[in-house]
Amino acid sequence: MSAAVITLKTQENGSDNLMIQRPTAGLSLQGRILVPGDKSISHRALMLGAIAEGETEIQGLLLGEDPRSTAHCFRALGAEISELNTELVRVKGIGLGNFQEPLDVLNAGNSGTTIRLMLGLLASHPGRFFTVTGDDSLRSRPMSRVVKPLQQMAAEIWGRKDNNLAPLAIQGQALKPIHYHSPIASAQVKSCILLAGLNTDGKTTVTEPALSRDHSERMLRAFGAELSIDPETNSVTVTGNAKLYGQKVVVPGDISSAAFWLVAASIVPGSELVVENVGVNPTRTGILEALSMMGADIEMENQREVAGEPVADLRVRSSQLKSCTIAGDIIPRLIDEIPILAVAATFAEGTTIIRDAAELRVKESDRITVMAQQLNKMGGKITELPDGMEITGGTALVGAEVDSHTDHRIGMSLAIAALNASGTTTIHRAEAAAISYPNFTSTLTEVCR
Ligand code: SPQ
Repeated sequence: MSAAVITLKTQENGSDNLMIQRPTAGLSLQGRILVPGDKSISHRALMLGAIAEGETEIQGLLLGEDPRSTAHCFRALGAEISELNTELVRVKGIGLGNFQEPLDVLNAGNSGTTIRLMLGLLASHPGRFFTVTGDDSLRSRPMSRVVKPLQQMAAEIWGRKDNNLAPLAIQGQALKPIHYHSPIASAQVKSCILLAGLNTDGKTTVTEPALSRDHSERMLRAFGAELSIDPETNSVTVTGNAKLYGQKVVVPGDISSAAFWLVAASIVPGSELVVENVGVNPTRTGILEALSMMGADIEMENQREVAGEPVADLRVRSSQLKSCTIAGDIIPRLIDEIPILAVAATFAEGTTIIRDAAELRVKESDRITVMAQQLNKMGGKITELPDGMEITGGTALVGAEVDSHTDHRIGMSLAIAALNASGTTTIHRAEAAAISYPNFTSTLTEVCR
């Protein structure tokens, strides 16, 4: 057996090139690994801890750049948050409605979750003024999806392009409750409105066209908010003037990070990996269903519930994948895994179709265009569709110079594709992985045997 040669080189401009050279024969992926804490749950634990009364203890927090942005913003709003580490993070909450007015702009970095969820909280703080911004990517992502419903609640928010783009300025107001019918299945939209409803008189309801991840609902309940859920209509109602109390939160491993290994071990012959302690909340397990449709060999072991979230160990063995169609209500349940699913489809027999995923165009990059362009540079056969991709599988990939476009999920997906490409692949701007998976390269090196 021989391992791939994996080298990370920092360039003069500070960005990283990740070089992956596959051996001509004998590479396989083996071992038992842990993935970092769930990003969505990490953000919510920090935010709810900050607006609760008393102390919140968080175990297993993701130490990625995105939760760091959340911690930075909520410290500026008055919460005391200890130094971030995976063992234990303590958040001393300030109680709902008690944000201090920050002296500077709140910077959400690269994180859509930070800016959109925080907007709901800021808009519902009467008498205080806030400004929020982010990096180049975040400043080009649409904010009207949360600004418009917040304005229906009487929020005052201003920004470029008809209040759609950050930087945004927010004059906090006493809001009024609404029933919002969201045109998109988005946990960020749903969570923003629910968080705004917490500090608003009356009941605020969000109905979405398909169920998006429900971590906010689970955690709001655990912190003491009054919530009613109608699964028939995908509606959630929060009762205003809530009181939240600090809790102990245990963050499971992120299934979106586990997805890289599930695909890697599936496509590299002779591989067997166990990814331990992965969150398997049903609103996130679309990736397991899609890979199972493609014939992947994945077993869920040791299923259990930890602090209100289902958790399991995932054992994956290599197998010949086949094509499938991924569309409809499953899309919000695997939206962040579509870049790595495109890699899986490249090595599957037949043509895979992904539809109803136009949301991918407004993520950290346009994930449809970027994924098609970069995988096609390696010899992939991906055709863009307005709302997805058509991927012709069974093509042999060849190492090439590719670029993450500063999108963490694109960079890591290309690294997994490189494991099955002949020769050497160089991934430019590979440091983007630190947004959600700071030790991605070391785990990659560890599992390649
Ligand atoms: O936070 P951000 O930058 O939007 O991160 C992404 C990601 O790939 O990590 C999306 F680009 O995840 C979103 C996800 O796509 C995280 C999220 C959440 O925690 O609520 C919800 C999803 O977004 P949306 O727009 O569908 O609500």
